[in-house]
Amino acid sequence: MLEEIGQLKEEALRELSCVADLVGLENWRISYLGKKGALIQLVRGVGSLPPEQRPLAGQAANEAKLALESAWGEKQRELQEKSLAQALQAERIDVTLPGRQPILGQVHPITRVLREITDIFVALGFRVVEGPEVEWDRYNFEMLNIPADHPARDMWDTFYISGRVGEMLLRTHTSPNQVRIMEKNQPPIRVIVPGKCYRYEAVDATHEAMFYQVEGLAVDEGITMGDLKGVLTIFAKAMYGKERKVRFRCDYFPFVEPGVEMSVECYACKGAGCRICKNTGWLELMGAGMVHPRVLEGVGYDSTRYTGFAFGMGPERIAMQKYGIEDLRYFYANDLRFLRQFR
Ligand code: FA5
Repeated sequence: MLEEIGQLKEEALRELSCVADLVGLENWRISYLGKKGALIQLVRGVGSLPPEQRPLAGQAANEAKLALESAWGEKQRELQEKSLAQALQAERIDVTLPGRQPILGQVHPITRVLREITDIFVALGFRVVEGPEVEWDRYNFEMLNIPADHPARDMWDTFYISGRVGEMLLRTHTSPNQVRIMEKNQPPIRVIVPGKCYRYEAVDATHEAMFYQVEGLAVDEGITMGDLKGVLTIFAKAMYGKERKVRFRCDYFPFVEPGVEMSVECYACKGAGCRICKNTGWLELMGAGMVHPRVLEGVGYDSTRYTGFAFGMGPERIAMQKYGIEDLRYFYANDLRFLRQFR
């Protein structure tokens, strides 16, 4: 028995010295020190020896078990250290390598122009509000003095949601918010409404099917055309520089009377006339006018007491003029080579 124990111990230690990883070590433990392991089987056999041999054999078996356990513990520590060292080596970071350039996002040029426009009007005391892009015919047309049979409907090629006039549509301009705001508020009113608009357009260098507008509305007692001209001139000079000239000319929109279009001196030729301004020296900025008494009456305002002005501008066209972009479609083509120029 003593010999058997000695042999087993030797064999176990020999095998242990060849174990190279933690999985192998666990297998070794199970086969020698586990419940059904070889050494435990030998220890159990001690009970069947003659009584006088038992103490010696028991002591030898115990010593062998302690020796194997201690060798196992030692090996476990050694292998754990080895595997940690290997992991550290594999995950080592070379801090001397040059860093990778992070790709930074940037504000889209149209967002930037929208922010510039709102900042200018907020400084003049206007509040910024928003309205729905899917709109009722009533707000987009009817309440703006454009009934179903009005020829001016041709000015706005419309995407109808239900396919039938008189129901829902994608707003063709931000002007429906004039009505929405006046319905809910009493004068004095000074708001701007930035947002997306949609038109069933033949897309070209100055027309997209989806584009932005910024609507403006001011209503109070005693507001005149002089206020309209003053506010919009301050805006144009803040946007393009003090030296740039502006002009107002008559225009027609059913919801204003009188109606105007406002233009700014061409950025490219400074008014001399060039290809960009089609030799006129001027670039159209927006439509505007004094709110039509019928629109005021429609929301329950007394048009003999209150007057107001409204305007609607296209930030894409403003961005084109500001940055000298010849085709509006670039803004929404998602070509990073184009967009990165606005960093
Ligand atoms: C209007 O939409 C009126 N609601 C503006 C208005 C408001 C007049 C308040 C009076 C009082 P118009 O269709 O001209 O008007 O559009 C206004 C601006 O939106 C244009 O000057 C242009 O800058 C921009 N715009 C119009 N259609 C497009 C389009 N398809 N793509 C890009 N920009 C457009």
